[in-house]
Amino acid sequence: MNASVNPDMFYPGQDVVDQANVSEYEKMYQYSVENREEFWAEQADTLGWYKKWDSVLDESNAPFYKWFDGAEINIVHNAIDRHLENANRNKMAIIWEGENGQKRNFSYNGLNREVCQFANVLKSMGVEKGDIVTIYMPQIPELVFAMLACAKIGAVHSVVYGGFSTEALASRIDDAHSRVLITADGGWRRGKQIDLKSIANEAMQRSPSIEVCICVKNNELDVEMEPTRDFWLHDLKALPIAGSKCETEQTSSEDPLFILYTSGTTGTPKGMLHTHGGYAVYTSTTHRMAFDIKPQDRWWCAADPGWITGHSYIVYGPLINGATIMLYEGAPNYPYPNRWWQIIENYGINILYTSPTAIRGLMRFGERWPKKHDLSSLRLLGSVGEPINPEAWKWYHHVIGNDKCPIIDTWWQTETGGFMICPLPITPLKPGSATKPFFGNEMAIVDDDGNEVGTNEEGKLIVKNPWPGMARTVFKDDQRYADLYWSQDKDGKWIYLAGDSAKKDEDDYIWVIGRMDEVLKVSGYRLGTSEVESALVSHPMVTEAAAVGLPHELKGNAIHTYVILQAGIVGDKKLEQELRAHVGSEMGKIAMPECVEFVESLPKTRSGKIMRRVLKARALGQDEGDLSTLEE
Ligand code: 6R9
Repeated sequence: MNASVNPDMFYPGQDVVDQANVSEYEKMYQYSVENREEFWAEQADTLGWYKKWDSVLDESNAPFYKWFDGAEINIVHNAIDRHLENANRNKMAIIWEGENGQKRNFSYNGLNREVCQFANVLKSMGVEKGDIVTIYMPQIPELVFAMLACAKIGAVHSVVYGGFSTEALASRIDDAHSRVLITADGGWRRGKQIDLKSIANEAMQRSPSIEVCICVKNNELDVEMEPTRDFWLHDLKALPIAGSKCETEQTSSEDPLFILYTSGTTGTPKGMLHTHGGYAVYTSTTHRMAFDIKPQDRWWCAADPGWITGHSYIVYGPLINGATIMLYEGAPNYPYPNRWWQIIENYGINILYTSPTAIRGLMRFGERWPKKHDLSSLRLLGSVGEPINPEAWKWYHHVIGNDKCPIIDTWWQTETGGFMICPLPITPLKPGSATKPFFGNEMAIVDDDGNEVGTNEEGKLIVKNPWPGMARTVFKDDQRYADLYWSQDKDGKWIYLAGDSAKKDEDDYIWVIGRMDEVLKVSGYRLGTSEVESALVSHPMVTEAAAVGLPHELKGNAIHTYVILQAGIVGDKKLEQELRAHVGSEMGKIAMPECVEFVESLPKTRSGKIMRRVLKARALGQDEGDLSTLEE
């Protein structure tokens, strides 16, 4: 911040700088990378441990790193129990508003009661330490209770985003081999009830491992309950089994906390596994420092708890920091495009963290909607999920932030557990750049041979060190984890390959460009081309399918698909609609392709792999590049 004023930069206001939790970046960054273990041990010391660690970082089995090994902790001890011993006990933990205007609030004390009851219900259903419980719910407080209840008793949660559909849910249940599913009768979206239980019922039929289904009542849908398998949560909570006291299980630092399925280059989604200790340290530290969280703040991460953003920055990081979190179930523009701005005004939200897609979506309704509201409580704004285009950045900064709120653009992944590149509130900003690495992380941009590329040249984004929030493995598939993400450089040092391409500019600011693999970010949601393709192929009239992402003004990327039909079947508009709907009902609405084009053949390599980059180049009218591997 000693540099002279640069006209391309946006400088944070003095009042923000004056009160920032971290007042200096460069020196602390230097310290954190030169003394990585000390730095993380200092952060870990701010948490509650039943027993301290033997080693901060154990690299003996790299790339399977261990953090705070030998320590005993439970993330829920930090997210709830510790707050009950001080003034946070009476503090609001969760403020919830439903689309229809229903309101529910929970203090930390109230949150504890709900989580204890839920945990006792799970125990009575035979859930034990290490068991994987699948959770498929709308954005209601019970989703958070369910996650915390699992963690409290040492069980492992696997949350499946409520917008996913039958096959997505069934395949995740199968992979995790869950015995227990927690769901709800339904959710609300745009005034309509979304029938989750029917989807869950169909998925349970496809996945025989489920023995118990606990269902939360959230709307008025008449749902089918199978007598010996399905139970209403409110019935169970009324029984003596659901006492409001429950001991928090002492877990080891490296015990699994959750798995979260995410899309990769090929094949089925991978269950990324995160653990109690390192994840607790990483999410709370990044949240506290990057978002400058203060005791009086009301924090709103407008993601869904079903994605990593919700896990790390709705639930765990903020609750460990004792923050008050806002949770809203419903569409941002329902019934009118001022819904979010109304929420900020009504509840006096201080920090809003959302995706570029949501910003672009609200931006198109114009300034007049936010301008009607008092948004002066906002101090910081955040962005996540995809690169933010400068136009949306500037609108967000000017119209929502009144030119005074820094935009904390955070680059990270399901695999990283928390922010890897992000500004602090004191960092001068450039619209569209997530700025610099978070403490402890050394990032680089390299070519195919692993050599660093020059200034402003595009290359692969890598991380040169382990960090506490990193996923520990792919559930049941250590090999896949090691192969997909890790390689050794010339000196034998392990490096993490993010799968994104990026550039570094003359000020060492990092600009993330996008995915280099078959992962799509559609409206900030992560999907794999292979999932969309297998949904299409599961339709009886389809022989083969290919999906690609093409730039889209609002969604960032939109899914375009190419389909070869069974012999004798002719594709028409009606079949196109049918196939789109089929993907919607198998995978979920977010995976529904923009269009389905019927083709006679697909460009393939001689080994039979679809060349999606050729399809993409053709669709965009670009050069098709090297076609030497194309099949005759
Ligand atoms: C947190 C999350 C990860 C992928 C990642 C990258 C993209 C996320 C970004 C961003 C540019 C940002 N991404 N944040 N790209 N700027 N601030 O989104 O996790 O769903 O696993 O997706 O999202 O491409 O590789 P996940």
